[in-house]
Amino acid sequence: MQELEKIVKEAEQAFKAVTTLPELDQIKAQFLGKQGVLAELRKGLAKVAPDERPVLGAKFNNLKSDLEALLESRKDAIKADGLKKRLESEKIDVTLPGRRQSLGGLHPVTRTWDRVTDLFSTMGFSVSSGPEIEDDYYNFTSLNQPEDHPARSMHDTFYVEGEKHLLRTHTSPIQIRYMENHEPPIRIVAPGRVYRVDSDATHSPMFHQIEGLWIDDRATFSDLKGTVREFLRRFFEQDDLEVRFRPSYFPFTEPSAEIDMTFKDGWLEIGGCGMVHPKVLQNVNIDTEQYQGFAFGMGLDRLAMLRYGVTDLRLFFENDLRFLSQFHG
Ligand code: 2U9
Repeated sequence: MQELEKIVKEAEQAFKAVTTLPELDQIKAQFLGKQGVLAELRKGLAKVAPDERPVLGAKFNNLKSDLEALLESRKDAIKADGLKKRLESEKIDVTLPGRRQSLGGLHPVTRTWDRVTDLFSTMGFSVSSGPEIEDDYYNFTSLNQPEDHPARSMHDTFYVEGEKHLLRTHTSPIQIRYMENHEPPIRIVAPGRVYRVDSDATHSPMFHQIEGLWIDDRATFSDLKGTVREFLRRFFEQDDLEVRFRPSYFPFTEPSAEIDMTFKDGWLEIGGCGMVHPKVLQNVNIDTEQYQGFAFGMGLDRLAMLRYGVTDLRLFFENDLRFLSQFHG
């Protein structure tokens, strides 16, 4: 009798001690299994005197159903506990705001490129482009750049496969190619990537230029001055911006000038320009008795730096999102 109560207590404790269903199954086998405590007890039952058997048998059956009930309730408790833990660990905060898809944006130099070409379009210029890998003729010879011109040197120019091909050092070959295929009047801008062996805070081996070309029967230096001044006033949204033309030299223009604009308390160089050299026009079979015109060039990266107040050119080409994302919107 006492033994039965002891078994119930032991079982109760053993059931309580486990926290998972597989563990509980093990304990179940220990008490209710074929070789378990109860099975042993039943063997003993066969040995007791026949008149005691019904009473002991009933007690045994009660014990068995008690243990089974205990087991079931423990199983339910373990299951409920597992569900509770899962609900807690998988809890989501439905009041959190959703995660936004991060939006890309245009690079500041691309935005400047678009703005500049848009402005020139409204002034009657078409936009033209050309290959970044050029040959000596289009990049130098056609532009009246003599064989011994310093710009041709290995130090300034990236050559591709020997010296037959090169990365264009300016966008001027675009205008040569355009003039080969179009009759005057010609009014185009040529934006593009250009390459020079040069690298510091204000020079990148790859940078962007925009050049303009206007050829007709009477395009003069004063048309050049008006065109450049009007563009710069519109680009910087400053009606009183002044422009100064300072004599200079380029092989492809004559006369040539540097373009300065008012900036803070002084003058800032922003590009170069000139009347297209007759040699250059003759190279593309334009009759210099009938036609003349002007050309100008500016750095797009430089225009972008001034417009956005960026002081180090290299920031444009490092692809750091902390920098680039400031220009979105
Ligand atoms: C043809 C004929 C003439 C384009 C010109 C400049 C002067 C010039 C620089 C400004 C800053 C390049 O980006 S920069 O480093 N450009 O000074 N460019 S005249 O003259 C041409 C172009 C094409 C057929």
